[in-house]
Amino acid sequence: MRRWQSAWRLIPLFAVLTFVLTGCGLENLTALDPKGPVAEKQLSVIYLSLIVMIGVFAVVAIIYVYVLLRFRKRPGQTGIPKQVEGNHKLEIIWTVIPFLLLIVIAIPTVKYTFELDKDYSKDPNALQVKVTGHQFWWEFEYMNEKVTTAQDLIIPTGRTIAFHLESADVIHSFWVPTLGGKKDTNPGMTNMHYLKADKVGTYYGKCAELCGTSHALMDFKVKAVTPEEFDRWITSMKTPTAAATSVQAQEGEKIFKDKCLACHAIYNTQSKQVEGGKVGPNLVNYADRSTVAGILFNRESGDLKNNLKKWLDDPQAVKPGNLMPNPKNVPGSKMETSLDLNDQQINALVEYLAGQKQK
Ligand code: HEC
Ligand SMILES: [Cu+2]
Repeated sequence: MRRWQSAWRLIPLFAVLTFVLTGCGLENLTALDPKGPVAEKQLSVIYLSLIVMIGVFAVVAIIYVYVLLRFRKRPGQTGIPKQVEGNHKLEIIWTVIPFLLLIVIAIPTVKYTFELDKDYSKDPNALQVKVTGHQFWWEFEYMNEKVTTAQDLIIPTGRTIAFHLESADVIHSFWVPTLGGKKDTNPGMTNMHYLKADKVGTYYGKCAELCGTSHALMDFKVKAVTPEEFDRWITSMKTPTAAATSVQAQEGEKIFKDKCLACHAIYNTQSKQVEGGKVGPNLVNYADRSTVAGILFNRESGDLKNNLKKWLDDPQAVKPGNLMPNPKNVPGSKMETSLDLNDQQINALVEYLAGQKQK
């Protein structure tokens, strides 16, 4: 009786665990709600295996309970019951049935394993996107369109996207659960992966391979839009941003060229070209992005400036361990390099970056 009581005491613990673990489904990171053909096929294999497993479990459990009850010790019974050993018929049955069940699971699994590993890098109809995992952000380069962005991956619906997965540092893993399974980005090699979105929508992505302090904050968004809207977006990424008009934004532009351009590419309104380094995210049309640093959401107007200020005030407070130098001096910060900017300069940079969009 005692033992039972202590087992019951664990129930609240399991109940709490259930709630905590289901919290992992934050922002629709689920493979159970597929939004594209790859995820649908994968889910169908999950369901098939699940049905077979539940079936086997049910049959075994029923036989087990039946045997327990049917052959239990009756009152007055003495001695051990008749011992049975070896039964050809039974042995064949319990070997052949699991064998057949495994074949049933193997057929779609093997078929999809090859089908979903198809290389679309030479397919003229597929959109070629190079994905580079960085500690702790994602870079997306549209190889034929010559457009680069970060954190927000814009894709057209109904078209196969051929991903060329690479890493700038350690191993990361590219994962958009509602569109399909994950695949690693490995330093020094390119892994091919493909996905497709059926419907317009925003699908959440995450790095799925422990890659450092802010691994859990290495998020990105896939925004599936209509093919027409996608073409418009590509055009907008190639159209020079309007020159800064306010004095504050112009000051920000100067500071940016001086302090930030070595790492971040952006439109140069004079030369009408994208210029700058590739160490940090490309900031062309930055004000159109859905987040700052992939994690601070720009949901309402005004959020962008607040988020930018938060980021530039202390990037380590937002994403611990990230590799951007501190724009301001932050006493006791893990990041030792500082660009020595003051609040007024930060505000000018915020004003400048918040104006990086098509007017
Ligand atoms: C030494 C290179 C370097 C310099 C210099 C630098 N940054 Fe960065 N920056 C980075 C890196 C790396 C990241 C990505 C951090 C992350 O998300 O892990 C980043 C991220 C950002 C982001 C967020 C980008 C996004 O995708 O949302 C902004 C905005 C930004 N930097 C602005 C600036 C500004 C403004 C300056 C100049 C004051 C500057 N950076 C100077 C390397 C740099
Ligand atoms: Cu990562």
